[in-house]
Amino acid sequence: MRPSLTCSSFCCLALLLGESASPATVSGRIDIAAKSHGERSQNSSEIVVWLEPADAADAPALPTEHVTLLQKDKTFMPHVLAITVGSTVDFPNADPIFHNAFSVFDGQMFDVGLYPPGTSKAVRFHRPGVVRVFCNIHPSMSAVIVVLDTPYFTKMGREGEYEIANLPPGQYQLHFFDERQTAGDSKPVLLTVDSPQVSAPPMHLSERGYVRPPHKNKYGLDYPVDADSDSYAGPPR
Ligand SMILES: [Cu+2]
Repeated sequence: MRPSLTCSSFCCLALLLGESASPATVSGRIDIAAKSHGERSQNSSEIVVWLEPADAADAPALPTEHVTLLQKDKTFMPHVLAITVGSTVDFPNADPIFHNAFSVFDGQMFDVGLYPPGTSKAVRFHRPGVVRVFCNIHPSMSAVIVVLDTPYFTKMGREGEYEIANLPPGQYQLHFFDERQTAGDSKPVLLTVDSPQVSAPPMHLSERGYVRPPHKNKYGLDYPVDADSDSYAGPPR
C-alpha cells in the first residue's frame, strides 16, 4: 500500500516524490531595494534566513551551541546573531570600560548587569523570538539575537545569496528576518524539498526610509544626553 499523503515523515515524502532520502541543499537570494546605491554598501550579511518544517511533527532535535556576542569598541559584534533555542550566548567585554547587555523585548527579557573590562556574562535563550539587545550605558550600542526552533538557518552572503544544506526531504516554510526592512515580502513561503538541489523563489524587500529607531534604557527612561561620550572613544583612527 502506498503511504498516505498525510504521512508526516520525511522518508514517506521522499518515497512519494520518487527521491532518495539523501540530504538536500536549498539556495536562493533576496533582492533588496535601498534608498540609494551607497546606503547599505551592498552588504546583506545581517539578514537571517531559515527553514522550518511545515509539519511540527517533523521538527528535528535541536542542537545547542555556545556562541559569542563580543562587546568591543562600544559595538556589539556581530550586530545580528542567529542561534537555536537552548543555546547560550557569552557577552565578553573587550573594552577598557564597563558595559551592560539587556533586553526588554518579547523574545526574551534579560539583564546581565554592569560588568567590568575583561569579564564576561552568559545568557541561555530558552524560547524562539527576536531579542533586541542594548547596553544600559551606551545608547548607540545595539544587537539582535534571532532565536530559532529549527537547525536549518544561515545568515545571507554580502550580495544577498544564501544556502542551507543537510535538509531531509520534506516541506518547509521559508522565513527571513531583516532588521532594516520597511516593505516587501514578509509572509513565509512554502517550499518542497524533493531533489538534492532546490532553488527557492527570489524574495524582494525594501529598506527605503529605514531609520534605526530610538530606544529607552532598561528602566524605560531616556538615556542622558551625553551618555555615549565617556572618555573611551575606541582605538585611534
Ligand atoms: Cu556599553
